[in-house]
Amino acid sequence: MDSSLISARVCFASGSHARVLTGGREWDALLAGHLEFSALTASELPVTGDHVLARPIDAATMLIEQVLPRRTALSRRAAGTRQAEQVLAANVDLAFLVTGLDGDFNPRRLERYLALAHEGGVEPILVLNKADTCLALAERLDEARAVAGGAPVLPVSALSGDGCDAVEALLTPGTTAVLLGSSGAGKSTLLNRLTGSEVHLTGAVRASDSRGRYTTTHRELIPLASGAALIDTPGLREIQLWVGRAALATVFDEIAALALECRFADCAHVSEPGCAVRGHVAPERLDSFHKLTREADRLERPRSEKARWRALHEAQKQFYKQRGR
Ligand SMILES: Nc1nc2c(ncn2[C@@H]2O[C@H](COP(=O)(O)OP(=O)(O)OP(=O)(O)O)[C@@H](O)[C@H]2O)c(=O)[nH]1
Ligand SMILES: [Mg+2]
Ligand SMILES: [Zn+2]
Repeated sequence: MDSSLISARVCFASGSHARVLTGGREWDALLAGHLEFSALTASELPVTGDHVLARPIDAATMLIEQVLPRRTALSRRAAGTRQAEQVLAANVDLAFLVTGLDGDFNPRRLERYLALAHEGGVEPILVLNKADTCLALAERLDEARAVAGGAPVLPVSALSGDGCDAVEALLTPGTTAVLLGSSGAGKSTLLNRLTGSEVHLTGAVRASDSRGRYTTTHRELIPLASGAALIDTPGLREIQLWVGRAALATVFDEIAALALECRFADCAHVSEPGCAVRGHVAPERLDSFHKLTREADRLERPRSEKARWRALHEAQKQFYKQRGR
């Protein structure tokens, strides 16, 4: 390896500008031209949480030469009609799916966030925030547990600090966690609570519908004193899925289990006789399963890197075989 290359972690990325952490300090960073030219899609460019190899070009600036393979990645389908992946954060261990226990609470949206986490290989934790304002906490907890698929459900108040020790306990040294959720759910408030500072801006929600004002504007990785790292993100306006059926089977694990008892192996749980799912799962839950399955099936996701190489290799073998004849 080129000895002038240093490994660093991306704490912010936007277009061809980024910031990276290495050697206990933060650097401005630029992308090497060859990175931008050779990237087949935007998803290959550095994102918050990426480990990269970079070269110092002056006392304050690094040039990012290489993005190291991602251990995990949280992606959604990018906005717009074109089918493309948008990587939200990389090399994340835990996803804190933050929901306000006000008008924000929505089990159907939680299912989407859970699918996104499972697809990315990231362990989801449901964080039900604003417990201080909620008069039906036990009910909300039950509703959340019903869709959690076994993921922990933690009621907290980022404002008062109640319950936050359970979140903090998960932030062991070396762990990277991301805060995901609607604008106004209280992600930055929770971050401030966990860092014991008020450095990250928070903004009031609209009283009529509990919606936030998109106070946080970019994804940023913040190193914590514990040796963990936490990524704050702007509230997602929409979570268009970039997932396959396997992630959905994890989210809807009780449906996957019941389906083993359906009379037909390819039962779609719509109107088939002998269906073990229909009638045994809440109708809105089954509707949601169908909806997300259709959404996943509509995606034309590029094959994985491995599959791409295998295909190339196969094509090459065929080429030599034909030429040899
Ligand atoms: N009552 C109550 N209010 C809270 C709690 N946590 C956050 N809030 C309030 O909710 C509002 C939104 O909080 P933020 O932390 O800015 O929300 P956010 O998720 O970071 O929002 P974006 O940055 O827009 O995505 C602020 O007015 C917070 O004071 C809580 O536990 N209880
Ligand atoms: Mg915020
Ligand atoms: Zn069935």
